[in-house]
Amino acid sequence: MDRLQQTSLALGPASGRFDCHVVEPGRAVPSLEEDVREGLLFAPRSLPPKYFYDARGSVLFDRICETPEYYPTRTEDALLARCADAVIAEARPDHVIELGSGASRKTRHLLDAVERAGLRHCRYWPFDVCEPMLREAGERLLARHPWLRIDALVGDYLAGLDGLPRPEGRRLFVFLGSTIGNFEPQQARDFLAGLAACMGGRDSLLLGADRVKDPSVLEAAYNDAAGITADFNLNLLRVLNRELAADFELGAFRHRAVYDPSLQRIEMHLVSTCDQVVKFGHLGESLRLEAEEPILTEISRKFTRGSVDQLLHDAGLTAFAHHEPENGYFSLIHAQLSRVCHKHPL
Ligand code: AVJ
Repeated sequence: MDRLQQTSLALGPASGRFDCHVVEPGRAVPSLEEDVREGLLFAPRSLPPKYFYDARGSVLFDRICETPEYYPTRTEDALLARCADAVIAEARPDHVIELGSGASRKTRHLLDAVERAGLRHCRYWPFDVCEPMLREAGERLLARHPWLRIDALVGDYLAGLDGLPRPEGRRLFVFLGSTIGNFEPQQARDFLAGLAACMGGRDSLLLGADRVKDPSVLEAAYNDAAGITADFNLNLLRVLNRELAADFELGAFRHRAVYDPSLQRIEMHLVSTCDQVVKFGHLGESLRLEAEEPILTEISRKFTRGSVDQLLHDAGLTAFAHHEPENGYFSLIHAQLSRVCHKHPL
């Protein structure tokens, strides 16, 4: 706690039950400018997916989740509603710490289960980059749970977890949405190993992971008929135009999302539809693209029970419960440190 710097107290009706802390980065993360210089100016071109989520991109992502094709969010939500009591019985948490909590929509199932289990001393620690979002989501949860205390954490979990608080008691870490699938294998392993390094013997991790399935189902999920995923992908160019004074013409690119069965991942690209030159006003650089040249904007890895167990294992974690729907579309994996794994009690 001493490494956290307290920013301000909420003044709403929930005053006194909501605190906000800044988590200092453990290491420097590249800026957008650096990512563009490293990833975009030379082929093969790519950008990290985190830049999708400006205000407009976050709204578009919410709308993706409403499309009939994009099953992961609603599948995970329904699964969590079903298994939350089991997870809470397994973890018996004093603290729920969620990385990338966003609007904390799915987490409400866990907090409902905490309430049903009578663990009303349990605190919720949502961790996200966006402070207004944390406050808004916090107010909603506090209204739903009059016993709840929230310690919101503002920061970038990609900058390392060294700055995370280590409150006394059993901690349930939560990383949902299959965001782990957006990392390359090495990055995913390092990230989970970093999380494992924050965990003690009685702590556990609940990880959401999307599963390998019929490629037509996967490709439809990233090519919705209403074109919202395409807008979401193209919005990245708007971010570059705004942040780096670039002059991307959105009409000169098209969205492409294809499943690669050998790598078990969706690859999302922006494809240049013509030979073109794009200028970056703030960088003094230009980007020459040929017709059909792709920019990789996101990978979304899909897992089998075996591959996600292996990933956890490589990070020093062992799955002790694996929750999935009947169709096996999604997994919620409950894991603990391998070196203390006695298949709970934690
Ligand atoms: C929820 C961030 C994991 O990879 O499925 C949705 C993002 N990209 N449609 C995913 C996303 C295109 C998403 N994550």
